[in-house]
Amino acid sequence: MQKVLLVILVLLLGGMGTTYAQDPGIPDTVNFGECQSYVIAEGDSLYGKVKVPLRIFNDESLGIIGICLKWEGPLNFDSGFFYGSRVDSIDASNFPFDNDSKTIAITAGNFSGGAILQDTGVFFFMIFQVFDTGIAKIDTRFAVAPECPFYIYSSQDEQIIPVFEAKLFNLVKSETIPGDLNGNNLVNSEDVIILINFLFRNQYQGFLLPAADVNSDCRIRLSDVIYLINFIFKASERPKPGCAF
Ligand SMILES: [Ca+2]
Ligand SMILES: [Ca+2]
Ligand SMILES: [Ca+2]
Repeated sequence: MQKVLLVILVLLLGGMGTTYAQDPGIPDTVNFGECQSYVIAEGDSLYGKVKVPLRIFNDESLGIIGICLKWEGPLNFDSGFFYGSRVDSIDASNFPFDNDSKTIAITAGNFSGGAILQDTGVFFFMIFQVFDTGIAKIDTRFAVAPECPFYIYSSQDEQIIPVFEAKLFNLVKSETIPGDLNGNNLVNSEDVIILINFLFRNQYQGFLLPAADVNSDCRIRLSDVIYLINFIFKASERPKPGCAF
């Protein structure tokens, strides 16, 4: 926990009145991959989840990454996880968020004498709860809150502002109800068999993947089979819109 606090402190101090270094080599870049969503209607309300991949390109090794983001649209941050080969070279990380101001600060660093290795691709996955359809946007928070970091440190402790590309994406209602894997608008034992075949017999019958993540933990596992069986035969909690895209 102390290390995490240190990361934030270093980032906040670093953000005040510092001049930025020239980015060596190719410009380092922060942008987003395809945002996949699953939104369903229930009565008058809409709800679901969207998975937003944050991508980073860095052609030199880094000491610290600090990325403050702000989003617009019908989203509440739900959960997040660091991803990819750079994770192994991080020894302190955190992602405090605030759903009132719609902001998140993703911070990661190496403080043990090593560095975050050069790489490209997804660095962090954000999962948001969706409560309506329409347009959503993720942008840097830098312009509205200068104290919030948006920069990286090279492993020589030089502060660099990466190139940033904001992301607009569309949240569309799905007609597939959670747990209905054969698309007949019913959730019953036929769907359980399709899920078992997928998990244990390597047979994928083309269903919408997040519809099979009925407990909405972003993975399709035995716990989803159990959840589905309990719903069908014991009338327990109904399937939720999942996030296993
Ligand atoms: Ca560079
Ligand atoms: Ca069905
Ligand atoms: Ca699941």
